[in-house]
Amino acid sequence: MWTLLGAILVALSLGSTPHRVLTVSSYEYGFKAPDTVRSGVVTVRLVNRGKEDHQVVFLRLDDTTTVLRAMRTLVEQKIHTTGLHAVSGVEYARPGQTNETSIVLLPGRYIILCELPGKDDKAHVSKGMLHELTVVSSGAAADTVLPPSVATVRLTDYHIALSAPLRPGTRLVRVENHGSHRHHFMVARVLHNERLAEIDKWDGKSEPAPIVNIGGASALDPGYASVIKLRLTPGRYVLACVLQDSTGATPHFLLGMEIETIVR
Ligand SMILES: [Cu+2]
Repeated sequence: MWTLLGAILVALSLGSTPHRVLTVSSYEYGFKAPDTVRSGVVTVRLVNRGKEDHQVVFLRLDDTTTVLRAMRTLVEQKIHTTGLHAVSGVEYARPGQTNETSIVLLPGRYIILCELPGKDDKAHVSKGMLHELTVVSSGAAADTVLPPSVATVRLTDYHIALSAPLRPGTRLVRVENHGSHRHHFMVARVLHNERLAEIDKWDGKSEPAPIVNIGGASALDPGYASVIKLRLTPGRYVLACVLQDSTGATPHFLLGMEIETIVR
């Protein structure tokens, strides 16, 4: 009996073992990251050593595309890319900041990239901010269970639902895409008393900014999930997806993918 209990306790403690960390450093304009990683759950740690904001999106290539063709499409910033599956990543890190997202990496070829816009409005990927990564199979040892979270964000076309209120502190939040389009999840703190309607009118660059991004999950295709680590202080937050389905299309936050939440 006690042996069985002991075995269960060992199993439980193994289950809570922190996941492998995959450290990615960003700078202008590139990534310092490993070329190879083993499959399973990894916690992607984006360390922003640059002077601008950066992100890291993980895209898995299927058999219909080559690394060269995928890279060419990405550098040209085409929204509709075939053969590439967005599996999330770290949405945002300010200069000097480190942010984390846990994702499941299946074996295969990947490209990691930053799609944030530079001062000239061109995405950083067009300046060379992409890196090829090979995920090799861990075999039966591959862990595919994401770490436990205090709340789940359900993304659909075009809605965001939060399963539980967010409290101050360092919190793990699960993000799931249940829609049929690619979405991401942006978390921004409202700096003053601006209402959502006023924030929606902001062009994203003029000063003073009404919000400050604090993190989130980078793009996920339908069916994917990730767990983000958020450092929350009390206040008002905007949770949104600003992706669009095609060039010139209405961004998702204007279609309903924007909610306000109070952390207290
Ligand atoms: Cu969206």
